[in-house]
Amino acid sequence: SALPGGIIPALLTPVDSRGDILRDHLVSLLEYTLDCGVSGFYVGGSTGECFLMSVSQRKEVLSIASETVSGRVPLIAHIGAQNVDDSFYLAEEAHALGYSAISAVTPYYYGFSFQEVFSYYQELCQISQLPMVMYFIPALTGRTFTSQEIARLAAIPGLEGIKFTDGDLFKLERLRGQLPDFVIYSGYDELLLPSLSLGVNGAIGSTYNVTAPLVIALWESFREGDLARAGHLQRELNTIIEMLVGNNLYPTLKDLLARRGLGGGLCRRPFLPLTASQKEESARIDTHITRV
Ligand code: HMN
Repeated sequence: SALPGGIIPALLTPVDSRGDILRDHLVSLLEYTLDCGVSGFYVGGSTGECFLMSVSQRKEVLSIASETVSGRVPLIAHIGAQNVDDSFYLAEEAHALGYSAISAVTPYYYGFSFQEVFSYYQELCQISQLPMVMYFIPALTGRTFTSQEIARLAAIPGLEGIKFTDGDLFKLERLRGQLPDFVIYSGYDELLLPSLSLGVNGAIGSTYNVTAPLVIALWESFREGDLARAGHLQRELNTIIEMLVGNNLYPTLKDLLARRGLGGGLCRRPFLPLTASQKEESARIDTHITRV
């Protein structure tokens, strides 16, 4: 498959207090994580706040990322949207901008039937020339699928992978066993090591924007068979993730970028800026990360 493996940050989108994209900060984040050695970027996903943005802003983010990265690593464009026409439009843009793949969250909110979800991916895959990574995140979409249903979706020509953001590792294992050529990305950063042991091809996550060196070290330790070191790193990362998730995740990740001189910016409403005490906690998280 043309889909990238390895550690892939789910790219944050720095915005100003009006919610406009801060191009320079986005470029700094891309350059910084590239220097850390990441294997690609997942652009415009949940972490990128795509569901809070206009289509033209989403296109702007896709284009800033492709211009900046300029072929150094593969890019995956998340193009999922409530309005299918927006998805088709963004899929075309992603292709024109040189993306390696597209990804779409499973249709949500209306409680669609399996057949409706199947038709959605089938049509997107027919129209787009790029491989599709379905984005499975039942905790946020409110819609889960069995491993048998996912396997039926995986049979759609062009649907080559899944971003598996679920704690059900039995389901992950069943999928891996059934579909040896399907590309599976771990979606919960907390569960990277167990997911690696079950044979995922890569990992896409929000916290990798600020922990890339540590998580790449975990990945390499696993590949070298040093499970003690990999386990130690997962534990350290999970302490950081626990602190991040307890402190309003996305605004805190951006605050950490700002502390590193990378800008970072704010999040779009209804996300609120960090309070004074959340800023203090963010400073503690920053110190913690640098000590690991
Ligand atoms: C994306 O779509 O932007 C991300 O890939 C989402 C990613 O799976 C993250 N999930 C959410 O933020 C809901 C995780 O990285 C998550 O933030 C992390 O595991 C901490 O819980």
